[in-house]
Amino acid sequence: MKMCSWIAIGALAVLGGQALAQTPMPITNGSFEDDDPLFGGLLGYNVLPGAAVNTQYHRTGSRSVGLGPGALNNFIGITTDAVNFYEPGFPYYDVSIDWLGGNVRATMWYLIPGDAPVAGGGGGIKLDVKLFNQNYGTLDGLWDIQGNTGGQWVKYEVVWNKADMKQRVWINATENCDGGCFVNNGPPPYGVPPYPSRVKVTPARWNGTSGGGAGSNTIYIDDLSLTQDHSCPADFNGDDLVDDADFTMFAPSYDLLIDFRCDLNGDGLTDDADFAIFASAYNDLICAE
Ligand SMILES: [Ca+2]
Ligand SMILES: [Ca+2]
Repeated sequence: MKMCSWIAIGALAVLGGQALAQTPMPITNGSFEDDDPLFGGLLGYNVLPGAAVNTQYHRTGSRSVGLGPGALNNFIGITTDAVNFYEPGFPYYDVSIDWLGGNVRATMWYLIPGDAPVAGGGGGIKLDVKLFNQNYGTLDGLWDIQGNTGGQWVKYEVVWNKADMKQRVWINATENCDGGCFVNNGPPPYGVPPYPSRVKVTPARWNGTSGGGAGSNTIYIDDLSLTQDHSCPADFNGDDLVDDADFTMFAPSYDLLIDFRCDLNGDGLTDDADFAIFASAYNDLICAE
């Protein structure tokens, strides 16, 4: 059931400069202006120890969040977790941002005063994809915000490519699975499918080795936002086209069969049914809505 010749006669086309359509995703209170009227604290976030609202610096509005220094191996940040109303003690852990299946782009602005440079505890943004409260994959931060910005606000963006997201979930489902792999194995939240459907965004400082060790001074952040690129299922590599590059990703998944990375009909397998969907999208080349 291999198909190897049809691709050679497929249309080869190059479209240059096509802008990727982007969909804004809801970040509650992205400029950190509001407190939670019911539970106190920063609306829309779980503020970890060492992070706090700051009124001295602000790119927009009148507040930012300061990520303070941390001891060795401390993690200091804010997460887009919401309060769970149904659990005793109202813990933070319900991620409320949908992942629509495309590349994810998280953007924030940061400021470090010239006379208070940061050494160690590098800043960045960590992203996770989740289903319910189960974490399925993580893009760790680069933790490369160091030094100082001379008191200026500087833009910082992290992009998580959809293929890399699926690969991370695949590895977690098939390799890093102490206690049992969860691919095609069991009901939610441990079975795949269903797939992770939420994104968690964590601007933070990591005071471990990759962040330069224990940190100093404060990184101020403001105006956190999230967008995702056009979600086109048969565009596996996230460049907004369905072309030969995507076929080279489809073929090994098809060979493997029990592989959800190129599953297009949601049954957890990559088989003839998915090939039919892929072939149609390939003929169209440009992703439909
Ligand atoms: Ca593509
Ligand atoms: Ca399938």
